[in-house]
Amino acid sequence: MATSVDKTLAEQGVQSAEQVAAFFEELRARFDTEVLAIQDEASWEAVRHAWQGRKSGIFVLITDNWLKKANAELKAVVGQGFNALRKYVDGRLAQLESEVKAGTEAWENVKDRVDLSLPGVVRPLGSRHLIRQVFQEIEDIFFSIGFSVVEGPEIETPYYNFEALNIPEHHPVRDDMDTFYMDLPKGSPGQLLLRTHTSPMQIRTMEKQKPPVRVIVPGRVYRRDNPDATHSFAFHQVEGLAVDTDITFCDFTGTIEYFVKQFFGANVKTRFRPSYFPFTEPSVEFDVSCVFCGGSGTTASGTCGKCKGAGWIELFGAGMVDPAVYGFVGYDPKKVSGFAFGIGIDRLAMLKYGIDDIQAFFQNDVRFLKQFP
Ligand code: FA5
Repeated sequence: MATSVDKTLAEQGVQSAEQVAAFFEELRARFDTEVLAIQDEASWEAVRHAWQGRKSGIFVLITDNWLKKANAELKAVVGQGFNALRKYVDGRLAQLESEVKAGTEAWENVKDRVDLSLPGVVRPLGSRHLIRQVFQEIEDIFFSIGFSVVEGPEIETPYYNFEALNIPEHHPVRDDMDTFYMDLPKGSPGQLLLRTHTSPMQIRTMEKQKPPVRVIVPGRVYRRDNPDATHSFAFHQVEGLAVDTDITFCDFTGTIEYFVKQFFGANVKTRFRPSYFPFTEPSVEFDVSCVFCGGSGTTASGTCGKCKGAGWIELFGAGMVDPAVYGFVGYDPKKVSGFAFGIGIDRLAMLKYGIDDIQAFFQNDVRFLKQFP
């Protein structure tokens, strides 16, 4: 409860010299805060009046309510505290008075010499980062087919990042997803880590919501990967999750193909390859025909350097949600089915916009950023 000068100290439960000192300390802090708002003579006068005003200024109220009504043992301490506070406030107000007055005079002198007809300073206008623009493009495509957007925490528990996604403690997949752990005080109940993918939001969403679920989750993720042209320790993903009573593998492939054709254009070819994720079954890796060589594997100067002659570029991992995951969120795997995918946005943007080094996204070089207004 805040110190009040409208009540006596006894009414506020003050019984010791320490409490009296703490009360004066709080008033002093309050004065220091009010002083920050002083900019001119009018605001100085408002603070002066609040503290030194003759009728109901804080000093008058302290005299009437604290000092005069203090019990015999505390009277001397209250008197000392009051004197010290008054000395401090009077001194600061006097000092500020001269500063404010000098400032006002200085302004009066300068005002007449400012040339108001000079052109103003033009501040360059920024634009959205390419990664943000790609997030927006992806969101627009999925909005158009009934998905909504949810976001989740970048600091996660191992439970959401791993265990509830069917990745128990010693599962080898954890090696590919090593991450940064928080340095928590000894005795903390559990660990916290920087999420390695947006997939924990599959769990958080299903915990909150009954089927049907159709969401995408844009966000930043982290891994203990060494930086190179295609790896960064912080990068971006968009997770997708659709769960309902009758979702089939055909819905899954149809949705993914629709997205890819909207994003890269109708001519791009797509293919699925078998893959493995502990939280999808079956799992696939999704490839697109190389957008640099048109899928031929060669360019005018020889083998295509982007797809290394394969004609295909790996885009992202996906699959039908593993029934084991439903067990963690209270869904009945006999009644529901669904699919999930996790798209690496930085690499997707590199492909679409012909960027050959992922590090360019994080260097804040205006010459790079300006190319994507
Ligand atoms: C995953 O992260 C899974 N959560 C994806 C998923 C979601 C599968 C839902 C099934 C269902 P993976 O580890 O393959 O999967 O990463 C997904 C994408 O993130 C990769 O295809 C790649 O584009 C991108 N990626 C991974 N590591 C890095 C990195 N260090 N720097 C930049 N991009 C990365």
